[in-house]
Amino acid sequence: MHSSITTRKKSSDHGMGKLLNYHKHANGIEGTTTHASFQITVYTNHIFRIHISSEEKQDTNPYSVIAHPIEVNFHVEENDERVIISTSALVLEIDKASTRFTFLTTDGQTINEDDTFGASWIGEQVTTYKKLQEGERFIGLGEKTGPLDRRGHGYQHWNTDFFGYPVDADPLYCSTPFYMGIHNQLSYGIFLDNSHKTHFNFGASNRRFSSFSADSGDMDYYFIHHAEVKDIISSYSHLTGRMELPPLWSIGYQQCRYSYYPDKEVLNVAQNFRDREIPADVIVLDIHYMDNYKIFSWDKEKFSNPQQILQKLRDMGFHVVVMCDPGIKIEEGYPSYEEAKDKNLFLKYPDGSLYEGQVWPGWCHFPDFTKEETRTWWKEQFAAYTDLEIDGFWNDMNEIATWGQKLPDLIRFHFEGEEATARKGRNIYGFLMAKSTFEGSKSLLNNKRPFVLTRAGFSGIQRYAAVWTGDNTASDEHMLLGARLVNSMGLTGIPFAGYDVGGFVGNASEKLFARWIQIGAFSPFFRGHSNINTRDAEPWAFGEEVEEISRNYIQLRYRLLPYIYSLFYEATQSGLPLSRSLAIDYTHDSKIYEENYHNQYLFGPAILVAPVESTKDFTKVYFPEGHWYHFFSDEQVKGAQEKIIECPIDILPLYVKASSIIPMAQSVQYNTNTLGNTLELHVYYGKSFNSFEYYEDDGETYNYQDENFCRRTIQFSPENQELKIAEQNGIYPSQFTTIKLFLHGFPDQSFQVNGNRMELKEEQYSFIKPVSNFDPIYTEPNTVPEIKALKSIEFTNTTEAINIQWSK
Ligand code: NBV
Repeated sequence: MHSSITTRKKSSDHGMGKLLNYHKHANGIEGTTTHASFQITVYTNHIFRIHISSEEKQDTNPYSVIAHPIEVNFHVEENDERVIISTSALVLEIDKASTRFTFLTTDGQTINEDDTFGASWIGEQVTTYKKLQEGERFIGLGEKTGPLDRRGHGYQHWNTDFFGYPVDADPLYCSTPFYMGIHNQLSYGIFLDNSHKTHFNFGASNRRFSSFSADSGDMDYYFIHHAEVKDIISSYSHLTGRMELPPLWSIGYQQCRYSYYPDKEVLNVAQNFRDREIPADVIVLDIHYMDNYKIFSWDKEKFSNPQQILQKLRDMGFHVVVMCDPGIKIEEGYPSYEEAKDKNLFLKYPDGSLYEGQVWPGWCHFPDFTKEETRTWWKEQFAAYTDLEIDGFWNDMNEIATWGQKLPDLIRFHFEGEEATARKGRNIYGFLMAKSTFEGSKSLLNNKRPFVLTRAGFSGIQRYAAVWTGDNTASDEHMLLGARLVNSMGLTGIPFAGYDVGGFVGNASEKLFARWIQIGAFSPFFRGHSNINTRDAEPWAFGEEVEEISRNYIQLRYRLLPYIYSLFYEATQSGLPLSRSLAIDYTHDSKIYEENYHNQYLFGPAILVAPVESTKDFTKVYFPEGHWYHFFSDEQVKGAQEKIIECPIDILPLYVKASSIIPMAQSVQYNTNTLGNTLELHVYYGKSFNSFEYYEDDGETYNYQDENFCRRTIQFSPENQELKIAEQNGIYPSQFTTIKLFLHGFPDQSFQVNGNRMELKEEQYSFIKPVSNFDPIYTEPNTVPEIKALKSIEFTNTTEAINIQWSK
């Protein structure tokens, strides 16, 4: 059988040509030019979709964008030279002679304009060229190495398995063709919605244009404009969707290794966490739990009684995440293979025979996730795990990775009946595997939230999975790169991201592990992992001092969970990431783009993290405008300056922005279920008003969809000398029955809660414990910074509004 795929016939190189005609419709305009047809759709006042095709049949990506145009009042005008489309926020001018596009603000400033090459084709490849604006910077593009400001660099999107990738490697595993441009106090976003291999040039090897290209398919992009970067991210995630609330346990510490086995060893690792009082929620089972790497099976020798060991782990308060690779072993009698083959669910060659690629199980077929039936089948298979109460799933090797790493281009994907080759299917494969895994396990888990982690993905992946940065290396450069990759994914709509703490390839030194776990504690996804045949890499495997450092920071992570979980809630509402590149809040401050500082980020709105190498005891930190408190000592630092900071191996440079509100648990014992019943509310005195949205629910079910949550706005208002904890929204009873308010840097003396004068307590306060001082890694006397005489007041938590006022 020969499939009837239509190859795009473009033979000549051409641009758009003249605008020949157009007409207005409910959501925009569409028209034709000498060489193409186009549609401009107004999605919101801030988002225009530009869809250009040089073929009769349009070629689109059906999976990433889930938003529909909303009804917007837009105007279309025409004069001799141009057609002009405008909303209350954005103006698009189309030059009639060349069909070039210029985007302007409503007061006439140019945000972005086509170069004279406009949109044009070289054979099948279609590119849009944009004039480089003066001082223009480029940020985003997801899991991409390189600097925060991508000006002068070029990138490709082509999901690639890259073991031990160098720090400047491109492309990597996950493709999200969305970036933002910044110049002259303006900012915009462009999302190229095409799953073929795409190319981005931000003034690399030229000083004339930035450009974005797809190897085939249509020029289909969304142009977004807002005054602020955070709103651009929000609009992008309005288009491609937002994450659901993760289960609380998945944002605790996860311990992984390639691979823990047999079952006894898994229990041993789990027990160590409990004995050593290092909080952890997850043990991950990598590929060795399977029988010959066959998905949905268990190795009978290594795990003779999965049910029993899973129960034991549950009794100890652990969740288990299992590895799920897409390759299905070709083996007579293996039910998954037989079934999927009978149902015709695998990827094929053009002659109808099944594609075979070699991976862990040997020769394999691969489910074609672009087919509805395959997704349904895959979903059903997960009963094999959910029947065992497993609720965490790890999708690896889904680029698709195979031995040889050359997935043939001619492989056929079903594409919902529109059939396409691997040229279009490859980048979307991991996304669809994660979608099927998430939706499947969710439907089987009886109202419990699943956790899915994926390596490969495409724009919109945040709806289904967390993403981690694959096979990094145990080095300082990789540790810093990891922070940057996670920040960049955050700019690109993926709030739940992380890296292998300690480094996957190679052996971390004691100091490297110590530093990495500190930084990892301030990453949305927090998991230690390492390759087969590397040294042991659990928090206790590097000696006592590193163990103490690890305990300090993992405990700190857990204490911060009320803050972190609230930030995840925010991500579900606005798409804003947890790890916030400084480009989000300090977009036009050129300092933050300097190489010395471009790894710094805000973890949520309050905490400035300055990742620093394990080899350094001192580092330079840039403090953006405002006022900052040292997290551990409360020492105050003025903003808009660079400063040399001491950072011995047990102290990560962390600062809190003045006026911040940080809810924390008071103590933690083992895991996310043991956060106690006192909520510490740390408020950092500052001159400006601030507000924080506190969010809590049961952390594991979907009951929050029926009002079963506790949400309240906390407002700090120095002008009125008051802190207001608004009345609770939702009916979930908070686990915190007491609130202890910590007053950092408050100048005033007398406090009232709901009109009642409160007794102030004063104490020596420390977020971390001193680390025993022994060689070889730290020889200086160990002094843990403490906050001297920190004042607090304690009161009962109620669902009613709580008003705290102060005066001299
Ligand atoms: O499943 C084994 C590994 C896994 O541990 C790692 O995290 C993935 O990125 N997997 C890749 C397969 C190949 C590793 C060499």
